[in-house]
Amino acid sequence: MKTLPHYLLAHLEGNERQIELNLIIADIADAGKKIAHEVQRSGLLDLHGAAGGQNVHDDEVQKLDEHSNSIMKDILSANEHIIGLASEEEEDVVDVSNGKDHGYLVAFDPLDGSSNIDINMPVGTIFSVLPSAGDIKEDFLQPAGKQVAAGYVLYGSSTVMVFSLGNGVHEFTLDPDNGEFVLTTENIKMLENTGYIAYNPYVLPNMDPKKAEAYRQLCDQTARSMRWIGAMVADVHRTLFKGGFFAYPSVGKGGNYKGKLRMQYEAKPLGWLVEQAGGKAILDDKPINDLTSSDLHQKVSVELGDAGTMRLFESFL
Ligand code: AHM
Ligand code: MG
Repeated sequence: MKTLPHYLLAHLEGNERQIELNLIIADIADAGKKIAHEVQRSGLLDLHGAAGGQNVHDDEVQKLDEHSNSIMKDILSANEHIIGLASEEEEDVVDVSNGKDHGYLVAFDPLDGSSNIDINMPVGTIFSVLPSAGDIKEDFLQPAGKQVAAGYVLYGSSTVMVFSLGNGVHEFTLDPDNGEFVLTTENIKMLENTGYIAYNPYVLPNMDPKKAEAYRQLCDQTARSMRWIGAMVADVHRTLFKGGFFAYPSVGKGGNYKGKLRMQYEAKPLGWLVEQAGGKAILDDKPINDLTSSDLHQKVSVELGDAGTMRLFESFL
């Protein structure tokens, strides 16, 4: 049995960022444990329901979104290697540099899948870690390939932390008996041409017709089952372990199609993880590493999956 601290020590040996990444991942794991505790008790602690307000994306903020955001901010802002934070729930970057001119940035969605909170369904915390030479706002916009770590903590039937430090994707499961994350899957490799198809078919009439047709063909030709949890973090977790296809396309009316998922907090970290596990991610119709970010709260379309299923999907475009 390997616990997270022991695994990190060995896994990061010789890595030039060993100390920093160790401490950042340890802090995110700690925040994940605290959020897991709150999620499990949310019905008892009156943490269900809306907080009464909207975030910068015009989403209705839930009490547990706010709570999770505070936990992430409190823990990460005390880490001396982190100089900037960006959250789906914050309008602007949070400068925690205390005068330091370089260090690390962490972008996060504190609780993805808000609509699942009140119904005891999976939700998760997504994170992306980038190096920064001091221009905090600009450095958050670096391409996906510049991430030095990314992953998520998923609060499902058990709490798992899945991440990559650029060298394989690994899963740790929280042991409720001793509060330790324990290595449960090392080097996740996505299965090919299997698994589920995941998108919301009700958006097909409001998509670019050619793209919608590719979605339909993928269903027809693979004849696989569909699954849709409604929290990207949970849908991507299933896709990592079972293979398949997950998409949230650009939708709209009259040719004005727009993505919904957030580049910095959802698409960039989760797309990168999928590619690290041998899959493929397309954001706004471009391979993930070809897309540059325009702003902190940019929204993009997402199509990702195992390499075989993605090849088939792209052959229909
Ligand atoms: P959130 O970050 O506010 O929870 O919203 C993002 C979520 C994704 O996780 C999920 O894939 C999508 O919204 C589902 O959206 P919809 O409910 O519109 O189908
Ligand atoms: Mg989200």
